[in-house]
Amino acid sequence: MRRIPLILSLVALSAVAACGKSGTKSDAAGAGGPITVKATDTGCEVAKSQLDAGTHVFAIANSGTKVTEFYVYAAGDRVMGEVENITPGLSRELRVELPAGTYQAACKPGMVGNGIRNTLTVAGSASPLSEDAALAQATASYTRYITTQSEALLQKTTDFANAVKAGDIEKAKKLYPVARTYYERIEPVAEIFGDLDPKIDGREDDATAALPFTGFHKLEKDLWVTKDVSKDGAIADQLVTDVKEIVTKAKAEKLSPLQLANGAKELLDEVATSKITGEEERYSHTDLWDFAANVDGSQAAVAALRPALEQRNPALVKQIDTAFANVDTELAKYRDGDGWKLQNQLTREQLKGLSDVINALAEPISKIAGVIAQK
Ligand SMILES: [Cu+2]
Repeated sequence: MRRIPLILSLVALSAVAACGKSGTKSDAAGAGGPITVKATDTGCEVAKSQLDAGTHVFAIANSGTKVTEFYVYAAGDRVMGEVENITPGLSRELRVELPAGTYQAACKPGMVGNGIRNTLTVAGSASPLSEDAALAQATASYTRYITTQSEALLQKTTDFANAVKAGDIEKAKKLYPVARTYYERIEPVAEIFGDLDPKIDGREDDATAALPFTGFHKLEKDLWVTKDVSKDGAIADQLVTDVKEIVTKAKAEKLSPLQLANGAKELLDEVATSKITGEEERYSHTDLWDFAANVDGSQAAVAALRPALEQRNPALVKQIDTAFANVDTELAKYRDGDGWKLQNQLTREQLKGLSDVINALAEPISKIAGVIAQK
C-alpha cells in the first residue's frame, strides 16, 4: 500500500523521488506513439478508447492540484498496470500489454475512491511479449519467487495473528515486521487484486465505511499505541483469510513481462513515498524492514528479467547492478541484529542519503519496461 507522504518535512525528499522520469520516449510505443491521458482534479481524458491488441504506452499528465494515480483495469478490477503518486505538474508513462478485451482506464485524483473511469476496447490479436523465450523464462522464474514468498507470508502472518490472539504483545511486536517483509516483497502482485491490498495494508486515514481500518496497520496501532489487542481476534483472523486469498490468486496469476518491469519500479516508488518518510509504519517505525523488502522484491523482478535484458541492453544491466549495490551499502549502515534500526532513529541527512540512492536506482529501473517491450 502506498500513500502520499504525510510528513511534511519530508515532502520535498519524496517529491524528488517521485520524479521518476516522465519519459524515455516511446520506443516500441505501439502504433501512433503514446496515448495521452489528461488528468485533472475532476477529469480523466484518455485520447483513445479503441486500441489494437498489444503493448501500449499511456502518457499521463497531471494538471490538477491533487496527487493522482492512473490504473488500467481488466474485468473484476484486476490491475493490468498502475502508476501512483503522480504529483501536480508531473507526467509519467505506463507501458501495458493488453490482449483483446474490455478494460477500464482510471485516474484517481486524491488517490482515493473508484476513480474517474473510461472504457477501453481492445480488438485484434498480437503475439504476446512472452512469446520471446527469455521473457517467458522471466515470468516463470518470477512466478516461482512470488509463490515461495507468498507461502512464507501466510506462515509468518499466521504466527503473528496467533500471537495477537493469545494477547502476547511482545511476541506479536517481534513477529510483525517479519510478516510484513514477505508482503512488501510481493506488493505489486498483491495490489493486482482489488480490495485485498487495502484490507491487508490500508492506513487509518484511508478507511471508509465500505473498507474500515483493518489488517496489519490496525494491529500495528493496537500493539504499539493502544497496547490492547484484546478485541482484535476477528481482525487477526480476517488478515489471515485475506492473505490466504492473495496466496491462491498470486499463484494462479499469469503475469506479463511488463508487470515485472513495472513492479520493479513501483516498489522503489513505494520506498520513496512511504518508507523513507516513515508514513507506512507510523506506529512501529519498522519502515526499514519494508524498505529492504521492497528493494528485495524489485531486485527479484530484475533478476528474473536479467537474461532478456542482457540480450537487449547489457549497459543498462551494469548500471542497475551498480545502483543496487549502492542501495545495499547505504542500507547496511542501519542494520541492527537481524533487523533494522527504527526509521525515527535516523537523522534527516541519513534519510536523505537513502533517498538519493533510491532515486539513482529508480532512474535505470524505469527504463526496463521500454527495453523489454522492444522486439
Ligand atoms: Cu505497503
